[in-house]
Amino acid sequence: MKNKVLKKLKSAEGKYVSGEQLSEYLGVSRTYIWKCIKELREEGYVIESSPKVGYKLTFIPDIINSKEIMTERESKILGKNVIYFPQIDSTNNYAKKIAQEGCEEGTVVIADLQTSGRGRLGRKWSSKNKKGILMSVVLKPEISIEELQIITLAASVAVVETVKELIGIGLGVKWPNDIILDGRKVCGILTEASMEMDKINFVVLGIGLNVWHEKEDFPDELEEKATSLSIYMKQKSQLNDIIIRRSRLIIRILYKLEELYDKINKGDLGSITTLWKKYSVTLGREVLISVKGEQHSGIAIDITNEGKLVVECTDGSRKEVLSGEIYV
Ligand code: BT5
Repeated sequence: MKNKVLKKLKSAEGKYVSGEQLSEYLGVSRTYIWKCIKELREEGYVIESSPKVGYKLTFIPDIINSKEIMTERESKILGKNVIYFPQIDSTNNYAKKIAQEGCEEGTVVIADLQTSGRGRLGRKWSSKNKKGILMSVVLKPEISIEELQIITLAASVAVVETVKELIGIGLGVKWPNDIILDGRKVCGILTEASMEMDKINFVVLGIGLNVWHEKEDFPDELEEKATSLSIYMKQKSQLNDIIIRRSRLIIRILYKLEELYDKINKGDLGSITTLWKKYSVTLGREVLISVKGEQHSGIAIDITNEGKLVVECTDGSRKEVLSGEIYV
């Protein structure tokens, strides 16, 4: 009911809605409406009330509401089920657990804080309460294990295009799984697969995007390396002009991801790599790669359809790297 009250206030677009109108429309008493308003205020919504004219919504806090994502989603499968936690060890851990128990494809796990957020190779992902997007999506792609990297690339493209569309900021993608803003990392992607024999059983795609972080929200070692959308927008004095809603970002990321995911399942990996290349900050740059423990320097010249990085090494050889680190 509270959500219905909110929906009605939102649709009034800043105008007053009378208590009588609300109670008639929703078929409940005016006292009950008052109770809903009180609860919404406790969640951070600012609702002005005037005895004669009613209620007016003047500020929407950036809270993540799983119901809102499910009902307003624009994707068909992704986000049909959304499970939200105020706090969890890692959304990827939880998504893996429910995937093992047979949850539906497209189930999304979201949290406002992670106590053991993970990056690749045992590294940590740092988070601050309510400041970022921490989400994991359960997928069952029809691809081979060698093609797994394409999921990370598709997620990167979905994030970049959503941020451009909703906020107008151009992000860059750094192979294999980083998204860069102003030379710093703003988003990381962690794709984990469960395999049975040689087949992919399911994939958990984890996305961590820094949205509202201030500089001091990052641990010391990340101060120079990490950034958030709001840090950047404040520098550009644009924050007040654009309203950022994490739920909205999530809805659009899922929509774009589903479009690309459908392509992947039809065997069209080429259009994902083509898009990724458009946003790449890696190609054409000098890189230092590590292959089987040996380091090689060269120029990153391309990525293959499965998402391998092609490097023209200084010794004249051409190497394809499936995963690992690049040191630019
Ligand atoms: C990643 O790993 O970048 C993958 C991050 C995936 C996080 C999401 S959040 C939802 C889901 N649940 C999880 O538990 N994880 C996923 P990697 O390429 O290994 O980079 C990790 C490195 O990024 C760290 O060693 C730090 O240097 C840096 N880092 C950590 N937290 C960061 C942050 N909030 N912003 C920018 N950089 C960060």
